[in-house]
This record gives sequence, structure tokens and C-alpha cells, in this order.
Amino acid sequence: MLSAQTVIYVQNGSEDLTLVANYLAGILNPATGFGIKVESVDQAPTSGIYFALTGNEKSGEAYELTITEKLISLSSSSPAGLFYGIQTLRHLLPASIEKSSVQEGQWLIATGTIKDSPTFGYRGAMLDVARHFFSVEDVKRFIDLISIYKMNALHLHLSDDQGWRIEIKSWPNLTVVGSAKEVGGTEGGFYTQEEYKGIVKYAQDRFVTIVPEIDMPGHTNSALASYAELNCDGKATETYTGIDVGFSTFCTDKEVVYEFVDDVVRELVEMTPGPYIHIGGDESHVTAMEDYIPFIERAQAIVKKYGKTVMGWDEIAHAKLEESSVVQWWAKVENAKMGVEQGAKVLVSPATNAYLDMQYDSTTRIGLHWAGYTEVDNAYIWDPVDIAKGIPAESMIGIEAPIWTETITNMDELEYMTFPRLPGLAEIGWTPKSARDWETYKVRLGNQKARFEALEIDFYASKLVPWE
Ligand code: TNX
Repeated sequence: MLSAQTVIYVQNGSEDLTLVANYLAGILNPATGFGIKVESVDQAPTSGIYFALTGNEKSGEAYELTITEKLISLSSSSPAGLFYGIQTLRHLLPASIEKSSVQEGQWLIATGTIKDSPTFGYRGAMLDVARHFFSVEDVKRFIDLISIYKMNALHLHLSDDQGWRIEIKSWPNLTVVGSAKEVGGTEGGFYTQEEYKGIVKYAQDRFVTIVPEIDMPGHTNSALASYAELNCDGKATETYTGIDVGFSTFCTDKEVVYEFVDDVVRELVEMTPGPYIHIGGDESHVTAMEDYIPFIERAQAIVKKYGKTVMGWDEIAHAKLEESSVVQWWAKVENAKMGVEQGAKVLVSPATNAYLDMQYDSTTRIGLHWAGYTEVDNAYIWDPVDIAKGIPAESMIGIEAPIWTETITNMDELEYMTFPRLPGLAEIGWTPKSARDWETYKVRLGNQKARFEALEIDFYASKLVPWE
């Protein structure tokens, strides 16, 4: 039981441990009102909460949590593992722990031992901030929400036909013209580089890697409207606030296009501690294949030159890929296979099961349904290896759940589409197939209701789930 006397002890004053211990204190203190503190010890204490690092590897997301009547002991070979152990501890506490003001109650925790580790190293969500812009505060809240379910990557779709959302100092019109509007013609927005670095840091403190995406050579109208020279006819396009796709393209024969890509990638890389730069590559319907392929290959070479790994939507597999490159399967599994045959890796995001912008059913007021309706069970009852027939688990880095925002205009709508599907998708990334079962999962999900409410998450109360 937590009490006003509870202390979080960290082994030998380790800085890494202190950071995660402070994060736990930040979760426990608002609702308990205890003012739990972090202290350093050189030996395991007999009571309280104790964090220890075992071994010296900094990677490795496994953790062990042992709870006895007096002591909660959490160990891992890495701070990330401790962070996931904290999330588990959080779920073992009453849901009211999530409230931001002091709550009555006994903070009881069941005793026992949990040894836990993830199936996939990449467990992500994607947020489209181009169709509708989401503020820095919104993105931070989204990071907090995905990290409760042990996701560790947030892919930000930073540019599309309707908006350019990241400051690029060498091409300033991008954020003068290109970011002004969003779908529907309302005011858009962008992140300054300082703001973006703040997002990256916030994510890093929660062991979430930000994967920035600049979508090209299609989905580029916001850039084409900002700079005339990126167009074949040398004329800037009109800005666009509709929701069609596949009508724009860079002029792939022009050298200035590659100077542009080089500058954008260089500036992005300077703000990106994570390994990936996502180059988009989807739905370039007005780029001829003989132009598309060399474009992707040059963009890939630019990303490589700056020391990063390419990620791209599955169409990029038509080009010659580096073995390190990652093909994000969303539409055609044959494309993903073509990537694997070249030695590339696959990120699994089938639109039919993993897209959070798909409507739950025909009565859902927001969202799309081009890939079908995705009820809560459909988002849970699938397995990456089974669904991507012919692609071995070794070629998969993990799974990602994208949310596209053509119809999603604010945080409430975003949460409504994300919850309660995201916890199930996160579980597919974390838990082996043998331990996943809808009948027991739906009960566990139903128990999350109080937690969603305490966190003020707007969620879809699907009839398939026995909400407690
Ligand atoms: C297809 S998924 C797209 C996006 C849309 C999305 C809507 C992908 C790589 N391309 O441009 O926003 O469908 O669900």
C-alpha cells in the first residue's frame, strides 16, 4: 500500500534512475497527495519502492516487478524497462491514481511478481498533423496517452497537400504559405524548430522515439504552393483545403527539387536523435513510375548521407532499397514482400486493422471507411505474422497505428477514434499471440473505463466491450 511515508529509492543515485523515479513520483503525487520523494541508496531497502539497474546494457525493454507487503522492487537492464514497469505498476493501482487532484482512498496494490518483455521493438502510433494541425500541447498529451500502453514510437506526418507543419529555416515560405491553412480552410499552424525540439525531448523522457515524415514526391501541394520552382511549369500551385489525394508531385527532373530535399532532410536530422526519417512515397498517382523510382532512390541516398535510416510507405519498395530501409505496409502486402526480397525491413500497419481513422461502424460520425469499418475486436484480433502472409517475423520491426486527420479536427475527436482501439494495438506489439485472447481482453479493456474517465479521455463505448 502506498502511504505518506512511501519513498522511491534509486540505486546509487544514478541519474537515469532518478529521472524515471521522478516520473513515477509525478504520477503518484497528484492523486495521493503524499508528496512521495526520490532518494538514493546503495543497498536495497526493506520497504518503499526500489529501482535498480541490472547489468550494463542501456537497451532492452524487459523488466521485473516484485511486490511484497512492504516493498515494491522494480529492475531492468535499461531505464526504458523501468519506465514500462512503472506503467504496469500504474495499472495495478486504482484508476483514481490518474486524477489530477487529491483523491480519498486506500492505494492498495496486489502482491506478486511480473516478468515482462515486448514482442516487437517498434510499437508506434502515427499522427497526421498536416490535414488538421494539432498544437504542441495536444501532441504531448498524445505522447502521454500512448506511453501508458507502452508504445515507444510516434510518427509525425509533418507535411501533406493541405499543410506544411515544420519550420525549415532555409525554405521559409513553407511556413508562410504552406502552413497557413488546414482541411476545411480553417487556420493551420506549424511547429517552430524550438517547439519541435521540445516535443522530441518530451517524447524522449517517455522513451518514445519521434519519427518525422516529409511525404514526397506526391502529397506535396503545400510545398508546391510555397515555391514555384518545385513545379515543372515553374508556377506555384494554389493552396488546397479539400481531402482528395494523389494529385500533386514534385518535378522530379529538376535539380532544385533535390537541393530542397537535401535542405529539409538536413534540418530535420539536426532535430532528430532517433534513427528514422520517413520519406512518405505513398499515392504518387501523378508521378510516372520511371520518375518515381529514381526520386525515391535519391531521397534514400540523402537520408543515408545524413546518417539516418529511411522509412517509407509500401510503394517505396518499387525502388532499389537499402537493407536497413523500412517499408511501412499499409495497402499492398506484395509491396512489403518486394521490400523484404531486397533485404529491407517491414513496419506493419494494415489499413484494414490498424488505421485509427477508420470508422467503428456505419454510425460513427467522424472518420473514413475506405478500408472498411474497424470495430474494437477487429483492431485486436489479428497478428502481424499471420496477416502479412509470407513475411517472416524476423523481417518485421513492429507495428504502427496511424491516425489520419482529414475528418478529425480536435483532440476530443482524436481521442474518440484512438480509444479504445489503441490499447489493443499496443498489446499486439507487446504481447505474443499465444497470450492474446479477445474474450479475456475485452474484460480487461472494460476495466479501463474508470482509467479513461480519470484521464478525461473521450472514448467510444463499443457495445462489444463489457464496460465496468
Ligand atoms: C491513405 S495511408 C493515405 C493518406 C490518407 C489515408 C486516409 C497512406 C499512406 N495514404 O493520405 O490520409 O489514406 O485513411
